[in-house]
Amino acid sequence: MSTATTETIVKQMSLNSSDNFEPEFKLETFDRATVILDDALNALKYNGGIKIKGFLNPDEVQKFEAIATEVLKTTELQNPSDTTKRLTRLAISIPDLMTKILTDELYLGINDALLTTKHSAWFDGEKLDFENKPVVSTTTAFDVAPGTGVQTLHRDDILWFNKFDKIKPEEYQVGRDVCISFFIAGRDTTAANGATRWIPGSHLGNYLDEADPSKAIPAELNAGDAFFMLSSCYHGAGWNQTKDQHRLVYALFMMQSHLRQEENIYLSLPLDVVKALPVPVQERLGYSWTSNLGWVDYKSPMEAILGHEAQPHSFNVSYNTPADA
Ligand SMILES: O=C(O)CCC(=O)C(=O)O
Ligand SMILES: [Fe+2]
Repeated sequence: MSTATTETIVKQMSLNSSDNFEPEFKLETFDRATVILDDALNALKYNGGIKIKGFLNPDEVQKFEAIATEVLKTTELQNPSDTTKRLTRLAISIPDLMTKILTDELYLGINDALLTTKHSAWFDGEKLDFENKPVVSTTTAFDVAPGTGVQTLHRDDILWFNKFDKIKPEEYQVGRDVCISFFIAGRDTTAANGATRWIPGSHLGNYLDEADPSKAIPAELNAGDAFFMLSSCYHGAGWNQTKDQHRLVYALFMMQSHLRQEENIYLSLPLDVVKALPVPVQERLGYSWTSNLGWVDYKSPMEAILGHEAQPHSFNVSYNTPADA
């Protein structure tokens, strides 16, 4: 066989293998006690999500469930027609849970590896390197009542107008994702009680690709297990078809931290000063929400803090009937 022919065959083989290769995606599971950070990161970058068994130990599961159940008793629904109760401000309601997550080596390792932003610049004759670690985007617990329908499949990172092209798994680069969604099951979550429906591999599509619900799988978790998901993945709550199971989930998301207001206006300005300002000025200072960013208890601060009329959501990831899935 001549060299030229051999080269041609090799080229054809590599063309065939890369062009016809249809990657298969799945929910890979790791154990919190034995997981190796790099293995978890590789699986997360490839599939868009991973399950961590035993993120909380049984004592923690019991303790946090008791606290959440108690607080949820007096938590109001956002709308009277809602069947999901959302508990914001975990730092107040379940502080030990928040601290547990935010000091967990695996949690921080994954978020730091994928969401740290870096920059270099010349300053006074010297090249400086900057590195910003991610910060918390939101902390919530939610309780989804029996009978609640499916939630529209959505990408959490639409909040930041994240735009990305279709790529192959091996082309994934840090910086593509601006946020990581993270859920812990407070009680067992099953397909029957509405476990999050998730499309593995959907983080690799173009941001304008529509979700294909037939590709969604339930991210089933036992109480205490966790689910990390790149926020560019399509997902949404499943249908709680049970008669008596309230699905309890804790969520703590982290995001890139470099695009924030330079001055911390919300801490530096007393509320009476802000209240005395004209509405357009309050809005420009950041007291209105933009594409649902900046909420207080899922409302615009203009409404929740400054007492103005309700402002509509940019989009409402509402719970639909199962037929709408
Ligand atoms: O309920 C769930 O499992 C997912 C909730 C969710 O994706 C959301 O509210 O953005
Ligand atoms: Fe979501």
